[in-house]
Amino acid sequence: MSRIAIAAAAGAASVLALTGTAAAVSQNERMAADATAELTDARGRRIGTVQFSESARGVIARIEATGLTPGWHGVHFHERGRCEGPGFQSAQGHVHHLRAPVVHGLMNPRGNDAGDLPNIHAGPGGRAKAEVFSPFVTLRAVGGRTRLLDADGAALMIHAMADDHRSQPIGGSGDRVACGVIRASRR
Ligand SMILES: [Cu+2]
Repeated sequence: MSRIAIAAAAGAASVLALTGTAAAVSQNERMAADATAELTDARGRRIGTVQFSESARGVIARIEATGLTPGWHGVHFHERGRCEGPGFQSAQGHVHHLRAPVVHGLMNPRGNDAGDLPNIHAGPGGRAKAEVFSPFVTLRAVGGRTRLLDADGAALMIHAMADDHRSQPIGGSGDRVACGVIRASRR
C-alpha cells in the first residue's frame, strides 16, 4: 500500500500531515543567518546554537538550547565575545553605548540597557526554542544602534533564572549558565 493510500484511509488531516511534513520542516528550519553562536554551559559542553538575522529595525536571535533548568531564563547581549567558564565573567557586562548610567529592564521606565532581551522558557526536559528580537542592537552598524560585531565582539548569555525586567543590575536573573560568542557567518 502506498503512503498516499494509507493517508487517504486515515483521513484528510493525515494526508496533509504526511505529504506536507518533510517539505514544511526543511523550509521552516532554514534561516539565512547573518551570524551564529555556539552555546556552551558552565562545564564547557555544547548545549545549543543561536542564529542571528539583521533587519532594518534590529536583530532577531533564534535560540535552540538543551540542558537548561526547566522554567524561564533571562537572556542578554553581553559586551565582549569571550565565553570562558565556569562563570563567563570574560563576557563582561551588558552591551551598551551610553556614557550615562545603564538602567536595566525592558519594563523599567528609565531602562536604557541595550543588552536587554525577553526571557526564554525551557520545558520539563530542559529544552528551549525561541526567537527573540532586539530593536536596540545591530550586527554591523545598521541604523546607529549598539553594534554587536565590533572590535571585541559580543556574546549571547543565558542566565539561571527569569529576568524581572525591572530590578538592577540584571533583573534578578542570577548566574550565567550558557554563553555563545557571536560570529559573523561566512556566506
Ligand atoms: Cu546577562
